Amino acid sequence: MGDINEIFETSRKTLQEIEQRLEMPRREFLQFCATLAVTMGLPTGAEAAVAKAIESAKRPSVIWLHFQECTGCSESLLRAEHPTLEKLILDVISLDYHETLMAAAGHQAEAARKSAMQANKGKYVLVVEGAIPTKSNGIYCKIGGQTAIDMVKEVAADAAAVIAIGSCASWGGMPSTISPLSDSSPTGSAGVAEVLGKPVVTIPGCPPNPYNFLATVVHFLTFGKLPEVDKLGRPKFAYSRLIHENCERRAHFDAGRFAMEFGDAGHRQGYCLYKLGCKGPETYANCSTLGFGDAGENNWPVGCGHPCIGCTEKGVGFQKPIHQVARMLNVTPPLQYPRIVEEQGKAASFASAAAVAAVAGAAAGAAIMLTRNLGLSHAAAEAERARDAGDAGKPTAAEDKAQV
Ligand code: FSX
Ligand code: SF4
Ligand code: F3S
Repeated sequence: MGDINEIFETSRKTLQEIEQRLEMPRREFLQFCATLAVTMGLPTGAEAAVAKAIESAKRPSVIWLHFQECTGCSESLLRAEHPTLEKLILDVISLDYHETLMAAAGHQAEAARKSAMQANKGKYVLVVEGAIPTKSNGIYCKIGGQTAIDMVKEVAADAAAVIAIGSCASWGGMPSTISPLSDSSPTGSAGVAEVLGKPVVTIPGCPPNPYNFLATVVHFLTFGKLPEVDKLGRPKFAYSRLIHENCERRAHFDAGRFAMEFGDAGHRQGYCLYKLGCKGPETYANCSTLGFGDAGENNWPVGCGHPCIGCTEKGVGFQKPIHQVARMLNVTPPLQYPRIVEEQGKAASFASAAAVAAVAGAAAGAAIMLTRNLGLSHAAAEAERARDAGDAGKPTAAEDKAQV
């Protein structure tokens, strides 16, 4: 990996140097640090500590292994549009082995890995991208004659920290998909923690949001430890809220306005995608608040009009049918409801029902609301179809039914 480091390696003692090398104005760099601090859920003012860590901390050596995957994790990290994120990541870590990026090949590449492991014994960070096939003693993925199982165990043995990037490395992801005719995936794909038999930090997503990875590494630099994680190893700063809680379409969900099929009037108007199989209600991640690719607002699956498939959630993404409706993990209603079936102009009874649920504060009340919302949308959809087909001014039988 010497070549990559030669390209990006310079002294980076001061902000001016960072400014010059990243071609990023100082103000922008500090704004970027503030974004990372916010991503990590740190209080106001923490951006200074983050900037200091990036500016002055010794770059940890990173050994990045690739197994069963599409390389989307690396691509999303390196192709991000935000000012030189790829340069920044290479400024924050010393990427000593990465099969996709390194110029070396064959024996040279293996030698680079061994020497990085030796030189930074006990101090390097191991990042794993891709699942690990476990069937038939792991013969379905070999690098330099070594199975993925043996390699990950060898490199993890002297690592200071292990990070599984992407859903494949976290728990098998796409390669672990099970066909209805079988009880396991073709190659027995598993995540890193399962193969190592110990917990690791996971940054799931297919691909994961690069900021969640970068923020995890910067947390390590700033505080000298990895961030607090949930039971699946996911940093809590990024994966502690359901997507559904902060979704821009949530008001439509609460109001019972659902897209019923792709391209229908509801879909075109940005209604909730729950009935098309959106897994936001059972998926923990910050996609709805962070977005992807720095390409402006709404740049995330639901924002683009596709239901979330739950790629950050073990047992959901790549395991549940894409259009199967989600399990509701949290049915607590928000404090306020938008008007229901707005175009029909009758919201009073629903608002009073919401008030009852709020006073009761009980899941039972919320569940009633949920059921009513879902039932209502069918009636509303029927009304919409009837209206589209016929007399726009006259309330239809379906509309009457929709007035709860
Ligand atoms: Fe691909 Fe990564 Fe998906 Fe997997 O991301 S984007 S298949 S999570 O390991 O390269
Ligand atoms: Fe958003 Fe999906 Fe929840 Fe609807 S179901 S509000 S589209 S996360
Ligand atoms: Fe994945 Fe759903 Fe986010 S599909 S990228 S968890 S919106």
